Amino acid sequence: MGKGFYISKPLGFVLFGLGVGAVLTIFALSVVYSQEKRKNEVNARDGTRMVTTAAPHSTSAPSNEPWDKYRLPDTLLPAYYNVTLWPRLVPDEQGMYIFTGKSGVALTCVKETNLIIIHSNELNFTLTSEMHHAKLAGLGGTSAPVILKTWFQIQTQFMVILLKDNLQVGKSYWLYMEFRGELSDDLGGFYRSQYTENGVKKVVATTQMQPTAARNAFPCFDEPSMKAVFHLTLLHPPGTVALANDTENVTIDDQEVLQTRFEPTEKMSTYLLAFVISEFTNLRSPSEANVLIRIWGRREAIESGQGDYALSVTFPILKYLENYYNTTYPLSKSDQVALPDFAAGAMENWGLVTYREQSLFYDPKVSSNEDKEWVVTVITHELAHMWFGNLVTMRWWNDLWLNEGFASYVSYLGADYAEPTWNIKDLMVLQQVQRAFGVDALVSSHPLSSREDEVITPDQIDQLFDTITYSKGAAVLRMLSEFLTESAFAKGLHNYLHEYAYSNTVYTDLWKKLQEVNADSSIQLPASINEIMNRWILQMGFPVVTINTRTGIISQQHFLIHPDAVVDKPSDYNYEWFVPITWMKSGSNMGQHWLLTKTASYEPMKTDTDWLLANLNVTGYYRVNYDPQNWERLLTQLTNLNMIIHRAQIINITLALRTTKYLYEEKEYIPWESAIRNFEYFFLMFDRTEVYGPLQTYLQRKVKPLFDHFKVITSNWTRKPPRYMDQYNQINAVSMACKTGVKGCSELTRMWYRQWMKNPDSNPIPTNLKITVYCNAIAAGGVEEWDFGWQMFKNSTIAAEAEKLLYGLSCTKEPWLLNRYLEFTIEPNLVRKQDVAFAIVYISGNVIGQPLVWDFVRANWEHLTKDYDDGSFFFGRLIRGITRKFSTEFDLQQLQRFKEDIAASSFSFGTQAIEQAIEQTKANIKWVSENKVQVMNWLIEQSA
Ligand SMILES: *[C@@H]1O[C@H](CO)[C@@H](O)[C@H](O)[C@H]1NC(C)=O
Ligand SMILES: *[C@@H]1O[C@H](CO)[C@@H](O)[C@H](O)[C@H]1NC(C)=O
Ligand SMILES: *[C@@H]1O[C@H](CO)[C@@H](O)[C@H](O)[C@H]1NC(C)=O
Ligand SMILES: CC(=O)N[C@H]1CO[C@H](CO)[C@@H](O)[C@@H]1O
Ligand SMILES: CC(=O)N[C@H]1CO[C@H](CO)[C@@H](O)[C@@H]1O
Ligand SMILES: [Zn+2]
Repeated sequence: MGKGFYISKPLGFVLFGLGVGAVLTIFALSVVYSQEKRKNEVNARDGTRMVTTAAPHSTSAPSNEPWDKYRLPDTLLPAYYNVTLWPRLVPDEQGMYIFTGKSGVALTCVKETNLIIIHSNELNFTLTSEMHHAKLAGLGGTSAPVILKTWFQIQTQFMVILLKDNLQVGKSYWLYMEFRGELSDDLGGFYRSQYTENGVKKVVATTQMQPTAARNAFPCFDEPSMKAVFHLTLLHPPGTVALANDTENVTIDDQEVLQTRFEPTEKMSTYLLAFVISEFTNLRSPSEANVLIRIWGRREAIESGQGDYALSVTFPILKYLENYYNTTYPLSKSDQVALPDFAAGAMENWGLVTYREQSLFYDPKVSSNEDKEWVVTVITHELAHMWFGNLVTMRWWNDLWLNEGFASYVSYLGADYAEPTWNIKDLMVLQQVQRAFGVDALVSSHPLSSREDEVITPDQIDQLFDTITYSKGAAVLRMLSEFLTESAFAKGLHNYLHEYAYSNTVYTDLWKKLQEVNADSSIQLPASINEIMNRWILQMGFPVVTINTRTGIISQQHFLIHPDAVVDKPSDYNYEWFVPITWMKSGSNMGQHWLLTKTASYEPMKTDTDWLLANLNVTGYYRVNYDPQNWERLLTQLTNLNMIIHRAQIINITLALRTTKYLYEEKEYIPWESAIRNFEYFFLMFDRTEVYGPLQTYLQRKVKPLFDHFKVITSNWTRKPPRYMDQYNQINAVSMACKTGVKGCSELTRMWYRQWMKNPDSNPIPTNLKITVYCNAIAAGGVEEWDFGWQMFKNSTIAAEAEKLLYGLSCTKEPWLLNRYLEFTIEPNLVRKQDVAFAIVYISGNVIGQPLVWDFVRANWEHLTKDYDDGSFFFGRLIRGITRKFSTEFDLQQLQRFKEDIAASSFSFGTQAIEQAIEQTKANIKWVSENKVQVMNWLIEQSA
């Protein structure tokens, strides 16, 4: 899924400085996911709502029947499907939005069997002329066996067809079904999205198949390796356009419906299918481009130019990627569509990429740099999948990390090509590597790669879309590309894409291709790529490499945030890694050295006078520690080292607070951002304790010079800073200054906001500073400011703007406003479902909002579970978000009570996330008890 799970990057990015609702930190600081494969893992969402036939075999007792296993048997292979779907864009008499469909699949028998097992979920079968909801015919003159009976396995989401006789190996058959399903607003499968244009409600029918929802649209063999060709026909009302993987359509006017028939697709996986029926309009690329590029969306948004930026970067990015992969774009067109309701950030459907509006639309007058950066990186991420993921696809979901890690890595390269002045590649360390460190330093992390049989149920698959998969995946591939050299890496990719086009792979297939390329290059590796990489992907965590410059001894150790935590997962590699160590000594000397054992002696790193820095640009996925003398030498160099990323590397929680003392003279973005991210955890833990005051005082002193600096370089806040990274850092300067009470900051933000209130049609607030200004002005104001913000939120036709207001509104200090806001969030006509979890999490980031949210969520749990059941996604996000500040025994007791209450009720959704929140809370309690006094004393000393 396209950056599926960290949707709100631009926002999250900025929020660090505010110590509240930052989406990034939710993931970075939470104990994420996969606390081992649970015993009670069979927790699949069952589709009890919509099944017509009672399932004779659906008892939950484990059995060995093929239909009780979640994986398809290896007896049949699909060749092609003919699917016709007809979504109704108005509700029926019962008020339900539905779609009807007819679908046939040509399947080839590869092992004798008298069973056809095909995925189908929440569909009602309507074929009654023939027995049992399905017809079977032989193809190519074969005769088909008679159907004995047909039933549904709700838990495993199968339709099962029992035949009187066996299907014959090598023969092909045609299985035909008719069905109806609900076009619900649950953001998955074939679903509907809504918006209003000129006062008229418009309904869009769209899809989100990944990972396991194609089966909710039509019966299919819904596994990534079951590639097939799809012949799709859509019926839709006049005035709407049907988009799928088409180039041209044949439109037949069948009384009141249009019929759009698409050309057959390439051979592809079910999860990459998409179709959209809407009244959207589009922008298209100039005719000289050899690929037709179109950007689709709401008429109003397209006509006001919000798609222009996406259109202007798509072609360069496609060219970049074609060149990078040395492989032409596999399709003849590229449609990208922005949807008003979309659960993830974007989805890489082949030829028809779907986006959240703020991932595709950009309005220079309204949106910020982050919004723009987000758009260009998401587009690159999705387009990178067109080859890596779509043309060549993982055999099974356990290799999702390769797919997503790769697209996340390459997104920086393509975005850098499209926007060369931004130095966007530098951000990878903050946005991917450090984020991965945050999660991977916990004992409840997990290895990148799972065994195929460990990821079976739809829930287990959903849970793979996490920080480890995306960010650690990206970090580890970046390290690999660095030590192989980028050109060798790209050449290996090219060979891989060519050998496996239109088929499926496991990760070792990529290693094999890279190994071949390496053999022809001058880079000498200490072991095979397989041996090196297995240590990084088959064991969780990462090492801290300790370099003792006095003795020249280097050693490695599994890095854990809680060093005495018990690692109960054995590793074949004993938590040791093959570590590529790049290093530099007092500026001039540089080198690379492989650490292959726990401890080794390496003479060139020995020195009494030089400073030594290792892991240059943090290209290696590990941390570095030094002897105290070298730390001292480095600390004195902090402001001089000219590679700013190094400063970011040094500033982290392990060396704790001392390394932040110099910040009063730091002006660069990356070190500041890195420091602020680490302080974020301090704020979460301490904002209701006596540490808060000294922490504020300390940071106020550090940030004041930065605030003043920006005041000067922006001519008293009237201009944008000229350097791109400074435009980012200005946000840190203002948000930290306001947060810590630097004089002039609050006044500045209130002044801007008041000007805007006076003249709502002309917003004077610099686009990059909007989030900060909205938040601070609403916090400092009362109901008037809040109501104005709410009005602007409701009127906004620009998703990026709405998101900023959604956040700003959570900053008020008035409990009654916060409570009212909470009530608003669960009114579907006020806040979109896609945004609800964010809004609630934002409010809980507010010190005053936190207890209100906690009460609210508990009181409304039943309602939330009924209305927002898009699986672990929503509840995971919600629970992790609202419990981030939990750090006392009392918090823990409440959580445990909540868990019991839920278990006792019939709404047992989200129990796994609660489990994880409990673990994180325990870790927080421990961290606070170990560090609070020390931190407090240290901060007080600084102001003495
Ligand atoms: C499926 O659709 C294709 C294209 O419309 C058609 O040529 C083919 O005959 C259909 N197959 C079956 C079995 O109906
Ligand atoms: C499917 O059947 C169930 C049970 O009769 C019914 O409640 C549901 O509304 C039906 N769904 C559709 C889309 O017709
Ligand atoms: C690109 O691919 C072609 C054909 O596969 C090959 O001959 C050529 O050397 C490749 N170019 C580069 C730069 O790798
Ligand atoms: C791409 C394409 O040819 N689209 C056509 C589909 O049919 C409608 C209705 O006739 C035309 O307006 C589109 O141009
Ligand atoms: C992914 C895919 O199936 N693409 C197809 C979409 O339609 C064009 C036009 O016929 C085909 O060439 C592509 O193969
Ligand atoms: Zn992706």
